[in-house]
Amino acid sequence: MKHNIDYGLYLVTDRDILKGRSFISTLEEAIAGGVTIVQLREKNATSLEFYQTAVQVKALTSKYGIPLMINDRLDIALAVDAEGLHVGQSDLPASVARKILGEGKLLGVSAANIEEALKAQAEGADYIGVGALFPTNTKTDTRLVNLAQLAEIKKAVNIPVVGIGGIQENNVTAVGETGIDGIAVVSAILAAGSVKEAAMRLRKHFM
Ligand code: TZP
Ligand code: MG
Repeated sequence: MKHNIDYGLYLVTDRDILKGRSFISTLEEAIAGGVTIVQLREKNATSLEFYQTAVQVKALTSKYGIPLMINDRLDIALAVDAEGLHVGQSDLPASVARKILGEGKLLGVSAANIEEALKAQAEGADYIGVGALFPTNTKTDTRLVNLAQLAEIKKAVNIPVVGIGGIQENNVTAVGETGIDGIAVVSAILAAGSVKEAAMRLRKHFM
């Protein structure tokens, strides 16, 4: 599972923007629209809630044969046998996560400059998440990385690069022109009127 991962349309979850819609059926719609990889990101959940949600999402992603990444929580990634873990710069160091995960799991690392990206790569990251590319209400405590900087980071590393932060239909073409491997989105899919159609339109940019 670890090789030939398609990072083209990477969905990061946020249950707070669902406005009462069912989480699992919304994810299922997104996958039907072409999401290639899912990251379960839970910022306000207890460990039990996070674990139980991860069990449900793992059943769904396994049904559709796409990888599940867990944000931040190595214990939960291992507990549900997710395909991998995504860590930020304030989370467990990538080198430590890699050591515990072993080589069979995916490790993603957030980076906002070339130095962080090269360090993540050296410590065993399988891909880098770079952002925020545009201001976003989904995560307000984030640094901004412009598209020129994104393209420089892409050139500096030899692992896949996924852009994140404020990516919408009106800027996705410019993001694609940087040559990166995929886009990670929350609201462009989960807050859309038709989740499936939004995913289908974004997916066309990263096939
Ligand atoms: N990390 C950097 S920006 C961001 C995360 C998790 C949020 C992206 O959400 P959206 O709604 O796609 O802008
Ligand atoms: Mg984190």
